[in-house]
Amino acid sequence: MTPSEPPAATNANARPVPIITVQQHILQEQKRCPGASGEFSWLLSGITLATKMIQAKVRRAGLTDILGSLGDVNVQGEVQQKLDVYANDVLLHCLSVRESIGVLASEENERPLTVHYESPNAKYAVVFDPLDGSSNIDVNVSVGTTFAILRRPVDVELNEVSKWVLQPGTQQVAAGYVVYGSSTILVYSVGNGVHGFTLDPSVGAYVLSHENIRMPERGKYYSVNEAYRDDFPTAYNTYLDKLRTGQFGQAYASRYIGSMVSDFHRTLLKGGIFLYPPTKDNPTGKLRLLYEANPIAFIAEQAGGIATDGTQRILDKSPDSIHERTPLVVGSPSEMQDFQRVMQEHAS
Ligand code: P6P
Repeated sequence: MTPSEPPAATNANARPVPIITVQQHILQEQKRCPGASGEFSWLLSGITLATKMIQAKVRRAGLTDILGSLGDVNVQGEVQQKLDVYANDVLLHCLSVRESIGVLASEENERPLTVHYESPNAKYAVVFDPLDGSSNIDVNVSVGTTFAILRRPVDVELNEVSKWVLQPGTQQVAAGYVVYGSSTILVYSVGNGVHGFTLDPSVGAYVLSHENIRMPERGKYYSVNEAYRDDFPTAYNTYLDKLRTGQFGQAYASRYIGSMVSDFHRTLLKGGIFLYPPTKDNPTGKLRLLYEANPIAFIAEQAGGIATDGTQRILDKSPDSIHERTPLVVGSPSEMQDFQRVMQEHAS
């Protein structure tokens, strides 16, 4: 088009794409739950606010004196990065002012924290990993926050704090994660599909960018830390050998970031399979059931995927302790069915 020509007429009938924030979306979802008051959306807004504050720190980690480890060791025996501590404090602060929350359980705290658990309005528990993958911070690799929301079981006394959170993943009323990556994206589900919101830093709002995410039936990536192959149970290695040699009908590429939220987010959008098998150092798996595997499994199933611990559905597992670990195998139906077939062949 030469400069003198007028710009092409726009299509006056083009419908503007609506800008839907996560708050608006939560309110719409809330209307689907009869009798639900605004308390649920108010609770979720505590998570969205906290993650905006966390991402602001993550984005500047290299500029402020927040890099590097604080030196303390957390309840997991892992050296605490300063951002871990900040992320945990921010989530505890933003959530503890929500009257509807009775109990909070964090990867960073040995025991659950009671907030308004004496209050008759307190009916939810929130479990979370404030900053998963934090060992990657110093090398500018994506990290994430994972969370799940549970209702207080009806037969549990207010002061039976652990019982508020020691529930199978099927009892989650909502779950999700935030990836602090090339952009900051919040992915959540209240049991009505999976939706992704990208943070628009210019306005500080999470805006709907991935409505009703469906995990592809099949992908082309597999994701596992192959350095531990000698420790994996034989069936896992049989599966990986078959997958790598095209015995499931196609070639695969390997992708492993070492940050579960990022490795899963790619699997959710592109399909494929992510595995953290049992190893010699972690015979019951490395990932935490309550606040890592369960939220991921909830999202995976809501998007049409499958998530197991190698033998049983993740969401059916009844946790015995808050920081309980589990193996995790999660991905597209096609890869998961191939995996389960190999596991069954080895079991028989
Ligand atoms: P490995 C990060 O520390 C984490 O908890 C998960 O985010 C990640 O998937 C896993 O550990 C990586 O563990 O043993 O492969 O370094």
